[in-house]
Amino acid sequence: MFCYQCQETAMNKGCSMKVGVCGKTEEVANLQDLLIYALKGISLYSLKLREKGGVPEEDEKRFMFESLFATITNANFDKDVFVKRITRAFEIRDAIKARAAAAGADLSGVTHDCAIWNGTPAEYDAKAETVGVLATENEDVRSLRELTIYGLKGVAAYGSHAYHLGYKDDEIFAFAEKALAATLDDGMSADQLVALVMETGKFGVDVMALLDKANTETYGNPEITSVKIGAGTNPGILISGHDLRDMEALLKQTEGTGVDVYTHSEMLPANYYPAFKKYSHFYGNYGNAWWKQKEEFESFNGPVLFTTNCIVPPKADATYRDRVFTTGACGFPGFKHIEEAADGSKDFSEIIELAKKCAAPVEIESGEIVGGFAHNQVIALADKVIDAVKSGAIKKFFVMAGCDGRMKNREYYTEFAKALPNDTVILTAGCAKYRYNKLPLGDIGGIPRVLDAGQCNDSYSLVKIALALKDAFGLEDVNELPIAYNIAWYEQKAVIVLLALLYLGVKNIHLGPTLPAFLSPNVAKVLVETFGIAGIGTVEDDIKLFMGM
Ligand code: FS2
Ligand code: SF4
Repeated sequence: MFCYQCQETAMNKGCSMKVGVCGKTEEVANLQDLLIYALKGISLYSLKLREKGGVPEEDEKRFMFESLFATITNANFDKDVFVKRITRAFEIRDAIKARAAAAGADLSGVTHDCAIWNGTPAEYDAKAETVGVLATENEDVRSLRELTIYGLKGVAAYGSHAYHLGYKDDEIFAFAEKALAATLDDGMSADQLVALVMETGKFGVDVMALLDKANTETYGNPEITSVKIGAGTNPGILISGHDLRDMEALLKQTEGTGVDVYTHSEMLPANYYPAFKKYSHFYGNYGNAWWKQKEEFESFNGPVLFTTNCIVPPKADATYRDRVFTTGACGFPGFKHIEEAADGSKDFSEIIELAKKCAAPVEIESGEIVGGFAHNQVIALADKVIDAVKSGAIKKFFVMAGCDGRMKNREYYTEFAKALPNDTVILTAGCAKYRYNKLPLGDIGGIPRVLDAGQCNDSYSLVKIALALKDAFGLEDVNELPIAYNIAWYEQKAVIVLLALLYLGVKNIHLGPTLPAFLSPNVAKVLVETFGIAGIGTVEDDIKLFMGM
């Protein structure tokens, strides 16, 4: 096994032992590599089919995206799922190959092993060991190929959520196929690979825009909301992850049952949507970012539903093991998986029945937090914000979007938020917010000093807000705005958010708590020289640097 796709990778070099830092076993890590390899094989034939005017079937495109999604950090730990997906991938590959041939495509040039290998499940483990990340020997080529693939995983995750709501764009699927195939091409120069990375960023913007449209057209625009963080007296179900369609289904199915619904981690922003706020049994948010689940699922007492990552393997003596459910692309051996029915619906009745037998959650904190500052809401407040900037009441905005994580060095973000001068405002999205969203940072003339736009994909909102401010101030370049970027990353959705920002021309992004291990020294140098990317330093030095002191 060799995996270096996330921020917590061993020694900031790569997980290469029997189990990764995230708890992913060697077997699962290798099978994930083989699945990606099979998807590349599908892509080679899809491109040929497209040359002849054909397109993959809807279920084939969805399979591609959900397979990429399943390999994201902390999404799916279930070996059986990957074995089944690999088998299905080879079937799809061969079906598309047959359709491309029938359409008259010349397939004589498609000779790569991933397009022809046809092993049985008994041979997957051995094969998987030969097709991993290290199969690309040149470290710079490997770095750029993996940067592209990690970005694609993010695109696929967001694309899957949009798809669940009926929103799709074939150009995004076609790009994913092109990019996966390109990662096999030994003839590509470094410049061409850098261009591929940038193009991935473009599709990152497109897919986040698509998901924003899907979420807001279906559930309304997020609005300023006070979210309760305590606990009620009814039994509850805790829902985590990012999928709003699952959120809606759970709220509908729990209505009138005496069971309350609480969000965890990245599902917190569901509280900001008009379509969800109307449910009186939607209690609020319980707990913090993903990595605190081992304690928080114990005290919650009721069932937990994961709609996506981030899952943490439970301790051997965890009492909640039997009350955790997964759905969609995520999974964990021993957790019950809720499948989608043929008509697209999901039946959560087993979770609801279990909840009725559980005790109410133990309150671990109390009070309320405020969020819902996605683009529509902030743009509605634009006059107030612009006046505050013009009058000097707001000196600077800090985009502190991204992920949270377990490592001690992430305390930096709490300390940084505390140390920021009182005339600054934090714009956040993603689970990074839990490092500072409960601090008493106050407001500036009624504008809270932490504006939460939503989930990590709602970083798109932050971009829209920045572009609106640029226009309002009559500026040419988004980099002329009083906005600094101090972003925390953990998994591959943060990679696509970063690539999207780079594609939009945002410069001088600080990325922490460590720079990705998958950036080779030469690739890191390109990012530093072209985009001014930097790591983080001490809180004191960084505040001085950002504030120009
Ligand atoms: Fe946080 Fe985990 Fe949002 Fe990431 S809950 S690190 O999945 O995608 O962010
Ligand atoms: Fe290691 Fe991260 Fe890969 Fe898990 S996802 S094996 S922690 S690099």
